[in-house]
Amino acid sequence: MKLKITDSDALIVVDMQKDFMPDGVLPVPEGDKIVPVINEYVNIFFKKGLPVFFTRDWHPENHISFKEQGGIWPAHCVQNTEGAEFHPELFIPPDNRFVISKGTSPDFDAYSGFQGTVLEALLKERGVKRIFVCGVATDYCVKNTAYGGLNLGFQVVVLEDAVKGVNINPDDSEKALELLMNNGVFLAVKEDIL
Ligand code: VGL
Ligand code: ZN
Repeated sequence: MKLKITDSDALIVVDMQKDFMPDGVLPVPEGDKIVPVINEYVNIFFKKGLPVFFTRDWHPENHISFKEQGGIWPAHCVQNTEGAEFHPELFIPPDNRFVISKGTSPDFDAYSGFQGTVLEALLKERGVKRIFVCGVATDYCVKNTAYGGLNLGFQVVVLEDAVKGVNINPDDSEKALELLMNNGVFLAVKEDIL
């Protein structure tokens, strides 16, 4: 499906952090493979002067989602640690870029970039009507960010060639994309973008 980028579009790059890369503590298989594709999308939006949002998991060291606190994940993306840094090859443009930290308080987790953040306000302030979502993990934070966007009234496009999932069950990512599509999310790849 061909899509023309307009002035009311924004790009959201989800959680492209070292801890989620293949040699990180909570690896998304092939999570690093999408970096060049994401960079192409970032470049398209950057060149058009459109906003690009980079969400990051940004947990305190006693975060509720960590196993030591009874959660399900190994400690990951702890604030100000190397694992929480963005992938070194991720293109983070000098302008029109916003870093959105989520999961920042000990007692709340946030799989959606909208949860407990100013992302919605920043998008609406700029007249954004449609969001393009890429990054990791398809079956967690990408899914929830896309779904969250829908519920807030945005049109949502997931960039299928620029997402990767954890797949604790082998078809988790596939199911996540299906659920999103059934709820009105569009899928697109690089060739669709005009
Ligand atoms: C994520 C698991 C735990 C994600 C964040 O970014 O998809 N997954 N925290
Ligand atoms: Zn997390």
